Amino acid sequence: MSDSDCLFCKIIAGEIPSEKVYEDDTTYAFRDINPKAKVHVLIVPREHYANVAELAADDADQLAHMVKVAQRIADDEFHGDYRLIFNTGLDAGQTVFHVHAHVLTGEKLDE
Ligand code: IU
Repeated sequence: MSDSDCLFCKIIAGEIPSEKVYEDDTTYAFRDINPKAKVHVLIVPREHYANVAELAADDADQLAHMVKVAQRIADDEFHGDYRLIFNTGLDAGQTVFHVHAHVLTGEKLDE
């Protein structure tokens, strides 16, 4: 299921361009347009969920798969260390309401 008003659904569908890092049947990953680290990738499920809590409640396997994809990206682009962030809700800084994992890696990160 996708949402016609959702920016990330449009990116997943290829209607808006993105720099792909990884994809499979369920999952897509692309570079953030405003990177907060040397490597900043967003991992999204192809299916539309508003946030990580909704995803966890409905499809925990998909959430676990996204963590594996994060590890793979960090292995490919750095030596395996990474920060994984799910902003959840407006007051936490979520601006796009299609669940996405921020993967920050590629350098030693500030604490
Ligand atoms: P947030 O957790 O919802 O704040 O993260 C949204 C991210 O999506 C943010 O880091 C943006 O830079 C990023 N982004 C993007 O990569 N491409 C876009 O077209 C838009 C936002 I709009």
